[in-house]
Amino acid sequence: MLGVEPLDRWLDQVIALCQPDNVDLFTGSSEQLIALKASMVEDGIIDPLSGTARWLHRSDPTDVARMEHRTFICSQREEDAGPTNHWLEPQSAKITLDALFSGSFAGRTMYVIPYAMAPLGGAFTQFGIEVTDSPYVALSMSIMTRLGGTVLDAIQSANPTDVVRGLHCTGSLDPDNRWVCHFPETREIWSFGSNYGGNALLGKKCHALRLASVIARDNGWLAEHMLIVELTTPTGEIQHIAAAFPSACGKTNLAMLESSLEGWGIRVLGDDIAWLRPGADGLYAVNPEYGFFGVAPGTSAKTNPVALSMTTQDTVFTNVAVTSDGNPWWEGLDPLPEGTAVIDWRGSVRAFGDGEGPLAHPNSRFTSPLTNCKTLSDNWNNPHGVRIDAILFGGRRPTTIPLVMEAQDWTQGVLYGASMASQTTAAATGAVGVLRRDPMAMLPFCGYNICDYFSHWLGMAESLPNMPKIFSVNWFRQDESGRYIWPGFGTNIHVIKWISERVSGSVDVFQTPVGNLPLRTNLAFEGVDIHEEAVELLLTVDAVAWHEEVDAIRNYFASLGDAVPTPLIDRLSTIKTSLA
Ligand code: OXD
Ligand code: MN
Repeated sequence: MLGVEPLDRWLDQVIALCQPDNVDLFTGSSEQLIALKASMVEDGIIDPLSGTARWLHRSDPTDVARMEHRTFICSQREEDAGPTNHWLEPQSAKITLDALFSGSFAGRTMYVIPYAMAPLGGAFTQFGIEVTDSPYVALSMSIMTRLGGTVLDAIQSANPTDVVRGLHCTGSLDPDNRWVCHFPETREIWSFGSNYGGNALLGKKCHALRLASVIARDNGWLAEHMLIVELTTPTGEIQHIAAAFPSACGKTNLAMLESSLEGWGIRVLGDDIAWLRPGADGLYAVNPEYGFFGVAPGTSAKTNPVALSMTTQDTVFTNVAVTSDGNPWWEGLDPLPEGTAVIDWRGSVRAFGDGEGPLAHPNSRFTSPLTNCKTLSDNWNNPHGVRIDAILFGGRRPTTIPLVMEAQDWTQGVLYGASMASQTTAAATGAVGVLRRDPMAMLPFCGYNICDYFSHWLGMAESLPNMPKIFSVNWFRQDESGRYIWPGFGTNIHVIKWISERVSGSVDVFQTPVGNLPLRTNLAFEGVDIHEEAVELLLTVDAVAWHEEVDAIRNYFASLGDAVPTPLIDRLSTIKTSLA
């Protein structure tokens, strides 16, 4: 069908296996989208909301987040999947999957979706084909990835072995029969039993992170769980920052930050995934996605007014609540009058304030095109990317980790990333609020052995001039009563300003064994509602706590086996001996 022999054969095999009633080559044309939405409304899969082209989808109540324990790397060798991934032997995985997919599209339409990740026309671009029986996935892919005739033409002339092949089936949605399987050697993804974004929009986590991280390792670049922003300084200098935070830790809010500081401007290129490649004069990055798949709860006029204005049109909401006038509502938005009737994320009519639990699911989402965002950088679609000046690593750390610190060299920066930890959130199933190590925020997304991944990171600095400076940030420090100390959100611009001044070399630092900290004179916090003692706490390296932290990192590295790169282990020893 697509005119490229091996892909044709693959599609023929897929059709023969899944036995759909119809096959629809879906390029996301406006006619196709109009017809798709009309049929989804008719079938009760989406409901129109008020505003322009806004839709609500309610998922199966058991299918609301990524399921890490049902996500598998099916590499030929178990050690290639490494200590942090669930591994399945590929031949036996295929036998299981073949049985599940066999006849699974009967009575359904098969959407064949050729897509591109990253702007077209540069070294970054990659292609994939997702085959799915889910209209919700087809609609979401039209927002999150680049579709269309040009993409189809490019796939037809691409080397077929470079095209990622993804097969997705809704299945029975039984959580115990859910499979998200990646085959790095053959660039295949087989996903069964979930329609949730991170499990079913195969261009996103499965392709752009898990498979792309393997492709990146093999070709000398990085596929990362990072936002990208462009910063303009008062002197007109342009800088770019990439930042890795675990899921639901405020990447979207930081990406859409509006500067309250005179002369400083900030614009967004991406909020979730960055591909970074060496260029002639440094490390260049693109956002491979075409839309935002943001967490709705907590998004408010205070935390992210840009996202709120973005979602007033052309947006698919999933699992939010709905007010009687057809507006989406979630926890964090202005409260409604007590007792007001609201439809919750499961579709039940409830009274506002009934104390029966959240009205929107904690991992409810909005899916909007990048171009909806009023602070989008002019370079969002630049196929050559933007040069990255600073990389930030940060997690939800109630104690120990300062508000901001700068790595003294690349190895220490890689150590910041490799030892990152964060309290878990609702973006994946399982307990929330538990501290876990999440290296580079890639624990659920690195498609190969995490120790090799650390080595790959260390090696990136070898051949490149102008490597970005690396920083650690922590917006989530708590006081003894569990309250967040840092006001966060808009005030993060003060920290970004200091980072930018370090990049341009205009401010000095206070050196400690764990990194360089700001001099108080360079971090003014004018207008920020915070006491001086709190600032002291946020910017202090507590030697006792850090001894414990270094021991905890050592234990974590030991749990990964004996392949953690020596420079990281050695650096921990140096830090330990230098701590008072
Ligand atoms: C996401 C995630 O949806 O990280 O971006 O889970
Ligand atoms: Mn993410």
